[in-house]
Amino acid sequence: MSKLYGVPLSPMVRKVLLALEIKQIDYQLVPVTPFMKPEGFEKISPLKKIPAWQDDKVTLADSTVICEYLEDRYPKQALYPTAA
Ligand SMILES: N[C@@H](CCC(=O)N[C@@H](CS)C(=O)NCC(=O)O)C(=O)O
Repeated sequence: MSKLYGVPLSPMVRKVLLALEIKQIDYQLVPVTPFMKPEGFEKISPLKKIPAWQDDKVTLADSTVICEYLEDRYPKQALYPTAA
């Protein structure tokens, strides 16, 4: 199952949670806070920031990169308009 690392207290994590909700994507929320990062978290998020995302294809850190990836992989229920 895909994993989102972070906690909803973070607005960047909330951004990804909203994208996942809109796109109806299944995931497991792995609680990681800026104050308590698990051993080896830098392998998932090199700057040790939340959110981070891991699925069968990629490991990503940065909320915008994650949302853009989700948009490309799951184009239904688009997050972005196709034209201005
Ligand atoms: N540009 C990043 C920023 C992420 C970020 O700053 N996350 C904060 C929490 S909201 C964090 O992990 N801070 C912990 C730290 O800097 O060590 C994104 O959009 O994901």
